[in-house]
Amino acid sequence: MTNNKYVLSWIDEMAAMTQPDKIVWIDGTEEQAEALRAEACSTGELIKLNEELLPNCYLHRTAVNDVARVEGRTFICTPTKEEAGNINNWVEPGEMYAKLKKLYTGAMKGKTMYVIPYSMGVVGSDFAKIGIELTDSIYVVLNMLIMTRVGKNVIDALGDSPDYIKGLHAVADCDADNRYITHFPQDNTIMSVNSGYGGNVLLGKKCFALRIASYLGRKEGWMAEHMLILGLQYPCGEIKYITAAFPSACGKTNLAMLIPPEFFRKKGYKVWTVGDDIAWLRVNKEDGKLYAVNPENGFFGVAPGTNDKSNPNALATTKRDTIFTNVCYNAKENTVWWEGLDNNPPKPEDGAVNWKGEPWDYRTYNKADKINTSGAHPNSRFTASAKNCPCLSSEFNTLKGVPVSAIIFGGRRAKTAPLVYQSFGWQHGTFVGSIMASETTAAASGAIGVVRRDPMAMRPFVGYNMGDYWQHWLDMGKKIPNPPKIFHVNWFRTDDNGNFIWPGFGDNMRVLLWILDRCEDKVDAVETPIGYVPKAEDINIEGLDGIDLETIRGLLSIETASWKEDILNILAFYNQVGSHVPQEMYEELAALAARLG
Ligand code: OXD
Ligand code: MN
Repeated sequence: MTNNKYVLSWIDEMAAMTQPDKIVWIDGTEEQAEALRAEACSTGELIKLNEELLPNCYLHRTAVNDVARVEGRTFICTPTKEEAGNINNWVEPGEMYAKLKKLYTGAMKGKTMYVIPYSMGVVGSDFAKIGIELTDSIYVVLNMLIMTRVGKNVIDALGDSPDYIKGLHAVADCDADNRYITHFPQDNTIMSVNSGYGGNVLLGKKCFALRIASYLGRKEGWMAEHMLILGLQYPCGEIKYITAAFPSACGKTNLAMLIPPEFFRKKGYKVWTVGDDIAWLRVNKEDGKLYAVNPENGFFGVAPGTNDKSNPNALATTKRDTIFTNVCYNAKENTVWWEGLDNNPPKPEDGAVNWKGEPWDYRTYNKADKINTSGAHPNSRFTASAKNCPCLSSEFNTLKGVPVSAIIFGGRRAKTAPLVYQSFGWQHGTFVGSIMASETTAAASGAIGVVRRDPMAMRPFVGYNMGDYWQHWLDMGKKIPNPPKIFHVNWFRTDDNGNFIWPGFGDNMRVLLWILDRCEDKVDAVETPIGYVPKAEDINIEGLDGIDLETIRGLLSIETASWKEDILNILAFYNQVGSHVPQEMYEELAALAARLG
């Protein structure tokens, strides 16, 4: 497929170490993909689902000990620990290479090594970056074919250049104690071993498009962020773009695919999805704005909770050409199911099989022990092609990106953060991103749980020192002549009984409209110690049952006492991040404390 000497000698070296029986190049053709699907079905790696109900859809189960990303076993291997920082796990590259060599040696014996040339971003775009993943898993190949752009045109675009990201993946023994997800930013290299779970092995996603790309972005003057991208279309046809970062379990995919409330739909409002997980951002020289692309080509979404109310667009996207992982199986219908899909789980007499591959009785389900009693694993996934998404933006394949009007940070806070507030500017907005957090609630006791700081939702995904990453945000701010405005939202405020006050889902559009009005200077706001907050009457609640102006006032109130408490927690977190935290962040924190009094 190529004469590129850098690529060929690297593949030779990796093959000499892993010792596969044969090497097969993936060319991106449907014929080859179909042959691989058939092979995977013949070995039981995949189950082909009901062709009438779920055309071209498959089920896969990973090992029971291998169902999620493993942050504890994810490493940034920079020459010094200081470059990786205190938030990342670090091992010196020489030591890690030596350790990995032992694990990879002979790991592909009796197997095929697949060579996947892929592009993150549209080939030919200034944003695009090329990777090559070597893997011994057909499941990985088929997922990469959905999640990235794969094919001969990628290798042609690379030509004889050494400028690509090397990725080596071997399932090996799937030994959890020897599982390593490792990144060598200075060597453009990712090595993953002893896992077969998506987030650890689809190397284009978190490993490349966030960890390695964040490192490259700092070096090259752009940004790789854990953000969805959506376009909000007004009745006049104009579309404004927003990117948003949320920690997991905050409804990111739902927001990316939002369906406007009926009141707005009837008027002609629409939301278009550009991306649900990752944004690459660059300054456009012509208009001085920040532009975004989604480097991915599909969605690797959490299945449980996805239904025709929470996210009808995501559900529709999964109806064809989808690989389901660790969901529940209905053998009678040859279909899949997950908790929260509907109230009709497969019954034992339907041949219900849980995510572990065991017969399953839905009556044993216990919310407090989902892992052992649910049909689908709580982190079960669909890998679905973006092209099947009913609300896919016409700009999805844009070469130049979409102009970003607003950046939103969000978290899950019971009390502290109001429904929405706007930062005072880029530097303060960077501070707002740096203090992002979510609370876990101990549901049984109703007690407020621990606050986990998750700056810019990037805590597990920054490929270098978190303090330097914040500095990069500050530096970027100085390079964007017309920067987006930065906001914070919280859909998860609760009342005294622990119930959510804001309805969320499609109604979140009401908040997006205020945000975009602020970007256009169409509405004023109240200046508070934490930022600009809407006047209650500026959040449009027409057609919204059960929410009146008084409720909105409550949602927008600033709880000074909990903010003061938060300041101590932030300070402790900054101290943990360590000596690279920019002085500006401490100044913002001090200024916030002073404004709170
Ligand atoms: C994801 C994640 O899978 O953020 O997108 O964990
Ligand atoms: Mn994510």
